[in-house]
Amino acid sequence: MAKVMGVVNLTPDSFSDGGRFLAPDAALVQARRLIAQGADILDLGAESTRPGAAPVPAEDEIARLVPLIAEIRAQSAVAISVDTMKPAVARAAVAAGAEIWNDVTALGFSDDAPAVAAELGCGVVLMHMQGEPRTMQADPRYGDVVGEVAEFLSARAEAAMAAGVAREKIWLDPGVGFGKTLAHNLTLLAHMDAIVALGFPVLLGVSRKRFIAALDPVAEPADARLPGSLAAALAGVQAGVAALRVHDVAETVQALKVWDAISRAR
Ligand code: HH2
Repeated sequence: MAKVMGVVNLTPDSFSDGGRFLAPDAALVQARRLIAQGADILDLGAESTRPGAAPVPAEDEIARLVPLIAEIRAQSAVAISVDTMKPAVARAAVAAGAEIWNDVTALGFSDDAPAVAAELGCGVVLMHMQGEPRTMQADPRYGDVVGEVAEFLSARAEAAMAAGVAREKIWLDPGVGFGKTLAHNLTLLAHMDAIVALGFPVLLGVSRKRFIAALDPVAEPADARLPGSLAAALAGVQAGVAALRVHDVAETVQALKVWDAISRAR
């Protein structure tokens, strides 16, 4: 069965649940809830990547993340991933007990990022994004979105391995919604097998994303996008993705159990 990565945002402005889990206690309660619901991995983020979101200094990210990571680690063996672009934040998070660096810039934020990932020895999620969060949705363009995303991810995996990251530590993510129109997102989702064919485990993040509201205008606000999130997630699972990054863990686990049981009955 695909693994479920539950999102815990420690940001004041995340598009889907911003501000709700800002106080460390509230984030810990949310983390515990997602573990109880069956999350295999918790993805903790202290800087929003939403278009137009304010950048957060590394010290602030670290100050938000480290106490929470330490607390979760003390209470549970759940895998912990840190959603950050900054090597300094990944370093502090791994020291506190995180084992995965989820990087929406695919180790491209600074020149030392691949070497830091190698040194930390943690899992690394390399995600595709066209442009940068502030402007990425302004006018995204591709000649061949699937080919270009696949080529980028292969090149970043090669760069990571050249810097010393072990092959088995690498995950790829097509970055749904990151510098992509509705048509780009749908083409990618329809051809996810081409990303899976690159030979690394694939993480897919479609949960509560805006493309769902573009298809169904009643899917507002973001927490009204669960049905669309599940439909897109299962399309990914059918293509062979290894993990789903989601806000609604219990619901996703149930969908995966049913999907998995049907697959095994074939
Ligand atoms: N999506 C978001 C953030 N991080 N990481 C990966 N690997 N893949 C994704 O698709 C992905 C990601 C955006 O979602 P969310 O965390 O809810 O919002 P925000 O970026 O505003 O914190």
